[in-house]
Formats: sequence, C-alpha cells, structure tokens
Amino acid sequence: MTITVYGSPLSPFVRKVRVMLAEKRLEYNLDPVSPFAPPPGFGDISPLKRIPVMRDDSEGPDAVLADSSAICAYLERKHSAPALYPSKAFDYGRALWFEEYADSDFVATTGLGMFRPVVVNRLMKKDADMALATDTWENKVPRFLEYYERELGTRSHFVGDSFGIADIAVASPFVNVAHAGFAPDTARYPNLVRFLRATLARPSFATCIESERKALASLGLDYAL
Ligand SMILES: N[C@@H](CCC(=O)N[C@@H](CS)C(=O)NCC(=O)O)C(=O)O
Repeated sequence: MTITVYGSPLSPFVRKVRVMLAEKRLEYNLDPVSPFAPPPGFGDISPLKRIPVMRDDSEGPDAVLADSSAICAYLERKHSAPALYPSKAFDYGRALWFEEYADSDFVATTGLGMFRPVVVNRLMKKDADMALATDTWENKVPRFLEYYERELGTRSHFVGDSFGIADIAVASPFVNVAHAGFAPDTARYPNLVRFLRATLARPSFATCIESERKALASLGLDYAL
C-alpha cells in the first residue's frame, strides 16, 4: 500500500479524499491526525497545519500533498479510471466551481455553526449548543440549499451525466450536518434530498459513514440522513 491519508475521518475534506480513493478502488492507510493536536513535524508536510495530507510513496519519499482539492486532482490525473472529472471544458470548470463553493462557504458555515457546536462540543464532553446549530440551520443554511436545489433540478448529478468530483464535494459536508442532527426537508428540497440519499448510499460514502457513526455512537447524537 503506497498511499497514506493523514486526517480525522470526521473532516469533510478527509471524507472527500477517502470517497475519491474508494471510487477509484485504491487502497490506502488512514492515519487519523487531528489538526488540533498534530504530531511533531506535521507543519513540515502541512504548511497550513490543516488536514487532509496525502503521502504517495510511489512518487518518492517526499511526495506529499496538503489540500483535498490538490489530492483529488492528483488522483484523477494518476488513476484516470473511472473518470471523476468531466472531459468537456465548461463542465470541468463548473465541477471545480461546485467543489470550491462546497469546500469554502458551505463547510465554513455548517462547520462553525453546526458541527463544532454540536459534535465537537460533545466530543469534548461539553453540552451541544443546539441553539446555535438551529439558528445556523434556519437562518444561514437555506441560501445554500436553495442554490443546490435549483442547480441540480431533476438530474442525478451536479455536472453532466455521471458521478464525479462535484457530487462528492457537495455531498460530503452534508454528512457533518447529519451527524449534528440536521437534514434538508424533503418537501422543500426534493431534488437535493433525492441526490443526497442516492449519493450517500454509494459504498464509497456508506463505508465512511458507517465507521464514523460507530465512532460517535456513545455521544447520543441522532444521525439525520
Ligand atoms: N482547503 C483545505 C481545507 C482543509 C481544512 O480546513 N481542514 C480542517 C479540518 S475539516 C482543518 O484542518 N482545520 C484546522 C485549522 O484550520 O487549523 C482542503 O481542502 O483540504
């Protein structure tokens, strides 16, 4: 096994990379590094001190990449089948846009406003701040859900006709939202809910979610999706 992924499986960015690896049928080791208690020298392989980092020994002893988007793009270039990025130029740009939108504003909003106050608080043996999570869900998240619902329409994938990086990036943070006990309303966001159910049922996602739920089982949280 030549690939090692460093990072907590609860990170939406680590999950994105793990799903990418599973879809490409690549084996890897997972080293569950926490960015808040990193091992000595972690800053040498992750200058931003963030997770995930990926090491690929098949590329030499210093072959590390420290960003989920860089890692996914690398994996696609090195292991082209199955293709998870569109081949048409505009579709390619659009897929990268959905990845960026999810990775930046959506993860920041739901991570700080929902996952941290509920799941991270519970992991730290503190009470969940459900008031903050509910306020974020009701007042800050709808604009994302409305955008996703509109852009997806009745299609199965965010870009083109096949599963790919846009779908992975959009779906991954919804697992964190679900760990915190929230899921989009089926009546209000039927397309998005249909997409999330189908995407998160893929073995690549389902395997991650199952082990994450086991790890969180003792916290008394209700997974919502
Ligand atoms: N753009 C980066 C973002 C990675 C990121 O922010 N990871 C979070 C964990 S979910 C982290 O390491 N946070 C620690 C910190 O910002 O100090 C990527 O896509 O990998």
